Amino acid sequence: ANLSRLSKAHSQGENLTYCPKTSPLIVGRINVRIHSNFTMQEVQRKNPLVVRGGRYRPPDCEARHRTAIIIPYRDREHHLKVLLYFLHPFLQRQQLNYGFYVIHQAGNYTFNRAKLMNVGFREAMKEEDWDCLFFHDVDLIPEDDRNTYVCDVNPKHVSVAIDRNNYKPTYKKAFGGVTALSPLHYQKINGFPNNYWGWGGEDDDIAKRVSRAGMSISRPSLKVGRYKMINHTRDKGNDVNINRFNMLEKTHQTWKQDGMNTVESRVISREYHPLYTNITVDIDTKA
Ligand code: UDH
Repeated sequence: ANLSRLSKAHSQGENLTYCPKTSPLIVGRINVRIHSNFTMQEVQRKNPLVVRGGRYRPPDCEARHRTAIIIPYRDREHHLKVLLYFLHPFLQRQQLNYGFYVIHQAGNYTFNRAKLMNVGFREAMKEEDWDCLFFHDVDLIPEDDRNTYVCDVNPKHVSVAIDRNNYKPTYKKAFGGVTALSPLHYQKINGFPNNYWGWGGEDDDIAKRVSRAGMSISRPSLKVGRYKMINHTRDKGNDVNINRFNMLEKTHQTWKQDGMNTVESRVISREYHPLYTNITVDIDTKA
């Protein structure tokens, strides 16, 4: 009853006080056991305050942060269900105002993760004045809710310690998996490259953009930035991009010509599911 009163207060636009700087709901380390004997409906039932399109605001205080989760996606239904199962409660414990955007690449042509994230940025910002965007692989499950899904002064590489790498950091300029940028960071780097088709390279290109734009990369501690990766084999349509090293040699010339200023795509549909917004997009094929 209390909850419904509060959400009513919310929808009537009553003024709430700001949430505390550190959420009292944080538990720390989470025991992530990946299984899938549950349905999407059950995830829905466990998250009664999540509304259409996968949006949430804390019921009893005004969130200090507005975070959009952008997921590059194709044909990973099982992973998406597991991610939603863990990430919704995780973000609610952090008392964020948040929304989930699944950016689904239409067709069978080679996958293009970075271009999908450009589309995600554009489409999410049309809906809400997000102050932070989390670009999030679908198969990475955070294991500690002290890893707060808010932006730092610099672009943040968030998935620093992954079980598959024995929770060891990979390399100094790593910028894959889960990253967090504010709209200003994103603009400063001219978004992400659109021309990395297939697996690999785009993350390093983004890291180069960050340093070209005069910023550094921030990171959570290895203790807190822990993730479980859901096991999978290489997808069809995402072969290794063998040109990636040549392309990376030229980032310093290309980053201003290719990025958020040149992303071409056609949104085929926008569906507001209970736990996420699905945007299916035709990102075309290699020119
Ligand atoms: N993605 C999809 N569908 C695809 C390809 C990629 O949704 O067909 C998305 C998804 O969010 C994924 C991300 O792009 O988490 C990155 O792609 P990836 O998971 O293929 O990349 P990663 O480096 O794995 O995580 C590479 C293949 C690992 C094979 C290991 C065999 N044991």
